[in-house]
Amino acid sequence: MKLYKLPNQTLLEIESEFLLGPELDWDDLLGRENLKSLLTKESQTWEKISSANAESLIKEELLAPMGTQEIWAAGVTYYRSRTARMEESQDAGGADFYDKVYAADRPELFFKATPSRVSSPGGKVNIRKDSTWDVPEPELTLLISPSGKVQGFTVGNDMSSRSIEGENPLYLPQAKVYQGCASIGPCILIQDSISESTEISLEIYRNGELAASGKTNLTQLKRKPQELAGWLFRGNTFPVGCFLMTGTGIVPDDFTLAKGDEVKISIEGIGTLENTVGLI
Ligand code: DO4
Ligand code: MG
Repeated sequence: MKLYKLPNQTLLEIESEFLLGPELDWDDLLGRENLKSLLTKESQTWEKISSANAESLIKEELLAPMGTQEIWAAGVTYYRSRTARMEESQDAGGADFYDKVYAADRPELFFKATPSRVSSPGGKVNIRKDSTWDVPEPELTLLISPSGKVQGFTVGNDMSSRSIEGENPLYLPQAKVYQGCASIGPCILIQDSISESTEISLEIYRNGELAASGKTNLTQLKRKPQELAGWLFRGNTFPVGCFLMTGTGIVPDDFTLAKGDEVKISIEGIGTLENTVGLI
């Protein structure tokens, strides 16, 4: 089951059938524990529409599938991210921290974004004017219920300044949290688990030409989604649920984003999240 947020409506895809319903309260909705059965019941009265009609609605305008939930993120959960971070922080003497956190029991978790900092699918994600090295981070993103259960998955982009974080790991909040620092979408896949063979891919286009790309899959993710959710819920409560980005396994070599680049992140079984790069 896939759940899309439209400007004044809600779209549900169930086994290739599309159901169009009214605008919902996404705090109330994502704050429910039994989202799948709730949506199955709720959508019985919704209008059945053709896939062509649904596709054109999806193309017109989608909103980030969230209410006022916070977005959190995990870091250094793939070997690729550990190695890239160790290289970029070598001069600052920070390399050891990344190596240690990759191997430690406790994961790296950080606050990523409030809803006002999150771009909708098709919208602009930003790079900072005071940064010289910027990348998108394609991340499987968990929807977690108030009791801490994973009940859905979406595609996330954890925009990151490698120059700011690389200068000093204590600059992490400035490298990670700013206006337009994240995007999620295009929909939430409502289910409580996801196959380990799921592929994640990234394509970046500049002036219409492929400028960078990469691929990984969830076998490379060192920690299980429910394990990461468990750590986040130690010492935190989330009355309307929350989102948790699970870290990146794709770090493009010798590449920095530029204004106008088109970023496409795909996760098998969920969809493609597309954003244009702006400057702030
Ligand atoms: O340690 C800094 C952040 C790491 C991160 O965002 C990632 O691995 O995806
Ligand atoms: Mg990340």
